[in-house]
Amino acid sequence: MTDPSGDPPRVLLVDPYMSRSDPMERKFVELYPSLGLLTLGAYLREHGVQVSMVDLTFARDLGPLTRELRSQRPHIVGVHTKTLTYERSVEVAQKARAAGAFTIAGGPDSATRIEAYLDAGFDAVVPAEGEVTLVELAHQIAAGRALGAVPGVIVRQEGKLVRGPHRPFLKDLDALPLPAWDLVDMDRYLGEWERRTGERRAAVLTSRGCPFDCSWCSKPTFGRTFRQQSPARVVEELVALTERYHVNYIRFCDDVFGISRPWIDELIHRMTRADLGLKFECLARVDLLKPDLLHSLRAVGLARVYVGVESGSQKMLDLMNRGTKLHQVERTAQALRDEGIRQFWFLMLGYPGETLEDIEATLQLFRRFSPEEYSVSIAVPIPGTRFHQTVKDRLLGRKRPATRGSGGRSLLFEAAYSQNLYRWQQARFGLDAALGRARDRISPEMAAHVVHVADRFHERVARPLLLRKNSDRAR
Ligand code: B12
Ligand code: SF4
Repeated sequence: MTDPSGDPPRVLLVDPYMSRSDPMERKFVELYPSLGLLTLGAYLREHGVQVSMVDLTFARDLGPLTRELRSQRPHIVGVHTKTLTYERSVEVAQKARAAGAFTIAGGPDSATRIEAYLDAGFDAVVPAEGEVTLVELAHQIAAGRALGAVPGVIVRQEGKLVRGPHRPFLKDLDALPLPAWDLVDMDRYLGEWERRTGERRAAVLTSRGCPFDCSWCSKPTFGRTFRQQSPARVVEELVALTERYHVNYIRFCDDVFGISRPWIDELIHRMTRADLGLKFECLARVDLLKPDLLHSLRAVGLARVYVGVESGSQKMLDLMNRGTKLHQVERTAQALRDEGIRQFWFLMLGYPGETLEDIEATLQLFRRFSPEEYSVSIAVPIPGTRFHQTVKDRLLGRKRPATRGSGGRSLLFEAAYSQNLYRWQQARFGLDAALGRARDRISPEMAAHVVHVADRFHERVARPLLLRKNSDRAR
């Protein structure tokens, strides 16, 4: 494992995600390289580490990994983990260890299940921000120095978990280099997007963390910290993407885009001046998206917004500690429609405390604004969240921990109603969405009639039947 020649440390980064085996990927195009790994790669290079990467996104098997292990002989193999890719991460670690490398897991899943990764064969877990920690580990391991309690690192020594002290988060995100896009096949990513949408799309992150505290939200790596890059640094990255890769559509991947108003105003100003001809999309909160802001954002290219509407019941928003008000949802939905910006709503059913009346309120809100896109999922208790804590004694026997990758179609805990009842409600949203899409082809009277018939069927047949089954289940 040590390199007596004194050559620079060699780190191989691995993204174990394979798009072929992700059923969600077949439905929705979501192909972006991991920004975490690209930033780690760039930072390692800046600090004298030789970096290579195996991105399995387009691979059929682990062949590319085997080849890279043979040709690079890395000191360290660092794997980016998500719950969805747990099994493959473990396979990667086994191969890497067999090739003599020290294996490190980082990213959201290993951050919440440290012992599972160590037990499965990883030598260490880096549960939070990785840049500085990985540089330190690379130099120590390549030099053959024994690992003590390195800040930000957890290992198992003689059967015991040894946790290094917490490593402070980076203060200045502007000091990070641009992502090392050359480590992945950007042409392939951009080609896929172009083929499917006609646009060359890339992901950009302007901040780390989120200061809000929604009770079901998992923030394993950055917690409630919030740091952002300067608008000038963001525009530098946009310019690089347009010049080097002819990108013309950006997905801002921040947990919440534009938390600070002066910051976003300056970004708009700089984007206008740079005149890059980009379109973009982002995820934002209804309390922050004021109509005048949406107007300026549209002028500079905002084409689509993901909004966490979650529920049409104020009681539920409060129970979720969402910090938003229904009037803000209504104001934002109306402003988005007025500006001609596509809206994608996230909605959630089954959160503890929700009654059928609350679900009905959500459906009515959905009908009023008829967003172009939506996802209505059955609430997923992600380990480490307050929601998970609340229902942890009522989890329904699944061995695997929950992820959004369940598609939000399965009920993972004993909720107020049965899974079938929630699925039926999901189908009701589906019908409304289908009618919305068919707006140009059927008359408003016909659409209203279909809704009326469906509602009567719901009230007279489906609801009583499903509630009876529900109480049978409770007995
Ligand atoms: C943008 C985003 C996406 C984008 C882009 C994904 C991509 N390829 O990167 C899209 C929309 C495509 C997406 C898809 C999915 N996502 Co997503 N996504 C995010 C989001 C909002 C930001 C990710 C990001 O770029 N972070 C910024 C970078 C800098 O941070 P990072 O990746 O965590 O990396 C840092 C550290 O974790 C650490 N680190 C990471 N890897 C490694 C490896 C080593 C060796 C070391 C030492 C350190 C280290 O160092 C990095 C730099 O400091 C996160 C939430 C979040 N805030 O993290 C969810 C999140 C990662 N996604 C999540 C999920 C569930 C998914 C999907 C499975 C959803 C689905 N299909 O149903 C898919 C998976 C697809 C895939 N390719 O893996 C979950 C993961 C939960 C889990 N335990 O697995 C998260 C945490 C959201 C949540 N709370 O539910 N996602
Ligand atoms: S759901 Fe969004 S706004 Fe709420 S805590 Fe999570 S990232 Fe922040």
